[in-house]
Amino acid sequence: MGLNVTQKLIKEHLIEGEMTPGKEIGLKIDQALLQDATGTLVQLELEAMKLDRAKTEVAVQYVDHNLLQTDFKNADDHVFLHSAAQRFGLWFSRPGNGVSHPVHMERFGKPGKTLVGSDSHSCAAGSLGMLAIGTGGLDVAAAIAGQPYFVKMPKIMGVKVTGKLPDWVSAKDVILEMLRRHDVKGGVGKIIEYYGEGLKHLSAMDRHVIANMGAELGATTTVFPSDIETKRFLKSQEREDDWREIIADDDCEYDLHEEIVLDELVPLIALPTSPGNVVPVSEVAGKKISQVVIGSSANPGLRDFWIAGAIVKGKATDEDVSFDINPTSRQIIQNMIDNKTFGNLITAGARFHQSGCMGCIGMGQAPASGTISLRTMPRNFPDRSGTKDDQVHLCSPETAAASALTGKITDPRDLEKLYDMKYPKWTPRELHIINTDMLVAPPEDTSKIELKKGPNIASIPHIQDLQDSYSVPVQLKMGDNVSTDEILKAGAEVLPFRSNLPEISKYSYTVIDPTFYDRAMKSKDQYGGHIVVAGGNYAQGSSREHAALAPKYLGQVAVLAKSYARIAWQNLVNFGILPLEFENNDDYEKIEQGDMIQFKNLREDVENRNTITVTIKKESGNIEIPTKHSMSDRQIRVLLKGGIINDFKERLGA
Ligand code: MIC
Repeated sequence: MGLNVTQKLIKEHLIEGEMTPGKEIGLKIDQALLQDATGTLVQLELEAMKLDRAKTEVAVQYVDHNLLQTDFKNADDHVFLHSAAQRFGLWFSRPGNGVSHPVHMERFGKPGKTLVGSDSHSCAAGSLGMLAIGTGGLDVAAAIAGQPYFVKMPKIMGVKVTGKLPDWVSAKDVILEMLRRHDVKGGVGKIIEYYGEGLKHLSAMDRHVIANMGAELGATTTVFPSDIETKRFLKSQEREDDWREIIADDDCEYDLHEEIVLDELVPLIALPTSPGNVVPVSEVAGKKISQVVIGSSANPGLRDFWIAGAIVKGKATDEDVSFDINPTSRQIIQNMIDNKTFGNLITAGARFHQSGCMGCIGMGQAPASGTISLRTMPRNFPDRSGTKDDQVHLCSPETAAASALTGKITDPRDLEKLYDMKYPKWTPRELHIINTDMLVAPPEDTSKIELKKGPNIASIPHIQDLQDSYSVPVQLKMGDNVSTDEILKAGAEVLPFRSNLPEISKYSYTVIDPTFYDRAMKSKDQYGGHIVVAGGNYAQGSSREHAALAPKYLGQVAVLAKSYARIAWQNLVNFGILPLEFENNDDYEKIEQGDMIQFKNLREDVENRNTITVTIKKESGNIEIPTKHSMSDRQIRVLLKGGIINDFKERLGA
């Protein structure tokens, strides 16, 4: 039997395990990507691991998330990251150079290679025929230090793509359609591989849009073949030599099947407050809006800005709409100037921002209270934008630009009648302006470089290993699909503390319960820690390991959930928090916030995969509920030692 593209990529990099879905595999990693908001911690982890020099073929530190400099903190982080990149042998993409995912695709992405990135949207590089996985920083640090990347072998879902997109419908609508069908949990434990004749109509950047938001489906990653379109893209980036063909064998098989007929798609929109809340734009058309934001890694290509510019060209956007442009890279800005897109947008009232993630991580451009903001970004979790009662909707650049003109949510197909407009036709250009000046190469000799740590940068404290018995409270009980944003907020207030664990831990779970920190600190003193209880898909969303490390700092011993999002589950283990699952999901009802629970023989039960009994102490008498874990032998070893850093130091004698 032949192989699909995913199997080919895995086979070429498989170091440990077999390709049996659900079993842990270890992969050789060729490339690593860090962004600043997670990267400060990764660099501190590299320091804690006493790394000499990066062992991957390519490792790049980008600065795209924390760009606002309202005081010294983010600026200090940038200086630290620059010094750390030089010290550990990484490339450094200077602040303002652009968003990690598109810049990486343009400059470093290579068909056939593996990549791990400390950002959930690192899967975007799957657009080039790479196996690119977003994951927690410690896993990226370990890969940079030459360790394999471990992940449960996912099932492979083959998505057959046929036909051609209709006018006014674009790549964002393809991934929104996948989210409409499968929601934010539908991709968990899966790799989504697109194939079929319809792909010839999707450019490499269109594929980037689709692969990027595979993260929103919860997928391990998304994979596209490396075909003639990939070659065209690399040629346009003057990197044709990096191309190699990787396509599925005719007789390959997939574990799961899905089909998308491009001609049948319509403009779609994700309603607040989940990217999985998708409906046709026509269903919500007519609602007044206050903001439109175009850009981010989920619509990064020149075409995405060009189409917005072509739609608003020669017209003024509605006076009640803030029309924000979030360019993805310096290179894109230069090309926008060159092809007149910049002028078209500015003339129509656009506000241009520096290239970076901006509103996507809540770093500026918060919308007005209680109003609708349309964004081409990947996330609309509650409160992420910075405005408490925000109503962020996610859509294509076509829908966003059409709505900016009318001041209301508008199906872009209606522009034909409203403005007598034909769908502007994009001709992919072979030659783009290439700008690599803002990428700083690592020096030959890194050993003499000093890390520059400002006063806000705190080294990672020692993490205590798992004890044998506990008597601790249930500090919080949560429902399904709790996002990492709810565990540890995104946004301008919190991001400057990403390199300062004691400070950032004060924000743990504040979106759900502002009293959490004080209560957790008390429990830490009184009982030595706490646990939390959750429904399904716990900690979906971002890769930020602060959502595990900060609760750990506050004494979190275990999470007991119905199920976990992949990255979060890995992060918990990496930082020594026990990820327990109910043996019977109905027992979720028996445990309440405030209950005291007891564990006995914990280390032995974890090690031997015994049923782990949670004794709930109720006034009416104790209740015992059976729980389990699904960690691999390697993860059990890591957890019992208190996480990867301790394990790494011990094994390598670092
Ligand atoms: C996101 O889109 O959620 C982020 C912000 O890019 C995160 C990373 C972070 O929290 O720093 C992600 O996707 O991993």
